Amino acid sequence: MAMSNFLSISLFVAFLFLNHGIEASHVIYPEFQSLAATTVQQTHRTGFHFQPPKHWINDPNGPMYYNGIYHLFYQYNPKGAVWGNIVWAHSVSKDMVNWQALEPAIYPSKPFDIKGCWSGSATILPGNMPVILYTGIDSEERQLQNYAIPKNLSDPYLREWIKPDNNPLVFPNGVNATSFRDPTTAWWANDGYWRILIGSRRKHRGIAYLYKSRDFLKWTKAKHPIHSKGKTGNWECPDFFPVSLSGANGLDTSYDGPDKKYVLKVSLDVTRYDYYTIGSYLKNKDIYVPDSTSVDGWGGLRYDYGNFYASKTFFDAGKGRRILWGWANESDSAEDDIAKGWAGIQTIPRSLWLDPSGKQLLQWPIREIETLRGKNTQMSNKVLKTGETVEVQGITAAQADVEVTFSFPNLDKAETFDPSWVDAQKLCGQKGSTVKGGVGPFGLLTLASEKLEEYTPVFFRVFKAPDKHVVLMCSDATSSSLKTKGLYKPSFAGFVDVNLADNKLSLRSLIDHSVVESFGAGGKTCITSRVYPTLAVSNNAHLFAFNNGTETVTIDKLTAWSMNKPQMNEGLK
Ligand code: DQQ
Repeated sequence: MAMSNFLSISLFVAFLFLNHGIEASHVIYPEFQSLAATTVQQTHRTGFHFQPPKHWINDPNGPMYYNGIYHLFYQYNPKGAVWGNIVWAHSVSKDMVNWQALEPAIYPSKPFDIKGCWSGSATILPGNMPVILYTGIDSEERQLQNYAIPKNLSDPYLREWIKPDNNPLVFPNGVNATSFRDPTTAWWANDGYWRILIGSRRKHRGIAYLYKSRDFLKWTKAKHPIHSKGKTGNWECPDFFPVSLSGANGLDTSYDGPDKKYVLKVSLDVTRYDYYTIGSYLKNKDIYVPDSTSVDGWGGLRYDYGNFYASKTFFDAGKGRRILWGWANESDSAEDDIAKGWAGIQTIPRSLWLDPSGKQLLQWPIREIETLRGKNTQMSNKVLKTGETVEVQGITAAQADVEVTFSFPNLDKAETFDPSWVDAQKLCGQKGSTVKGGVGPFGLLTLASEKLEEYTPVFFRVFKAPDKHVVLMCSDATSSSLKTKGLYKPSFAGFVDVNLADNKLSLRSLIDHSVVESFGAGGKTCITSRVYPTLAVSNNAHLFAFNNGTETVTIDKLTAWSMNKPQMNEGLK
């Protein structure tokens, strides 16, 4: 269980009482709703992550690859830097690195979405026809499922979208009308029916309702949800897709061949993290059953153990891979966001596939991001004794991509693991980067000031359990900023299920001014931290590697690149 029972229950109670009727999980600041940004503070803006020039963004919506173009829609407040006035902003790209902003594609205009156009997904129908399903909020605050289609299919960018008059497609009949949202990409089965999932809850039970349709217009609720789980609260932004049992190639959402497992991801409103299980989809019964090795609920696996929520995947038919987008919210205050004039980024798109063990997914930044790599510096066979720190010089440490492999002679000095340490984040809070260990802590000090008044360490610590080793990976914001007011500085952490037979651990970190996105052991465990240094900014940011374990650690190989800036949505007013 990722959280103590007490904390989870308190959070749950707070959630139930703090959501005044309108069950969006976002905090609403009525006083800030029309405060359009006049200036935009640059200090913590990212260099190569997806963000618009200003204002608030949240969930990625309807990502798709269509006729050679990648589309990303996202929840956007055109009027300010807090959540509100939500429309579907729209950007297009040929490589998911350089983006061009277009006018919003979907915005409140009809009775079926007059109070909001919330999250949803895209499906490409036979005949190469894209269709978007999204949640509209009507004047009674009910959550309805609508569709939108491109106005002009010959426009390569699909700039304009229309919402036909036969909307809504799905009314919240027999369900909780204020917790009924975020339709998935549809999949087609050879019984002639399209299927979608819609996130919901009944009391405290999180639910993914299944709806079926022959013609994509008339949808009927299946007899039972595809899956549900008690005491998990509202399920937002469900995602359901097949993954291949052989290799890193992605599968179309409607793939119905052999050698596949299924992934069900839900965004738990109560904890604000994205959890997934791997399992089987029993087609004839229309139910999903997680494998016995996959823990269901908030004790289970997460795409990312940091600031990452409301994610969505899509099948990239151009390159035959499945791509994951996630929203990394700010960790500063609403007042800070108003002052900055912006809030929220999307994480770097990641390829995602099944680990050969079949027990978890692997994720890796799309290879196109490497086109931004500029000047680089390398280190090899560099020994780090206890307490040693070495600077990685010669790159722009505030905007960088770092890949490193560490090795250690053996695991004899690993600290003993206490089986009661089930909460990785709590453990990382106790055993931070400066707390001496045996094998580790070792790793990187990112976004560090010269004299280490500020730094965000990303590191490993290896423990010895009776019949195995336990690897903890941390991305710890505790010392990330000298600023004390209004910042959330968690010691984000996850365990890494990795075989240490070769006595090696690898790490990749994408460092971008106010975000550190890290991939442990080839993408087994991923952690995104949002941080706001005051000294370690721009050219004053440094990068170090360190070892605070009693066992010597060697940097087998480290390569760090300065990252160039792509074209990022310039032109959006
Ligand atoms: N954000 C959207 C909802 C979704 C939530 C509203 C998740 O559709 O459930 O902006 O962050």
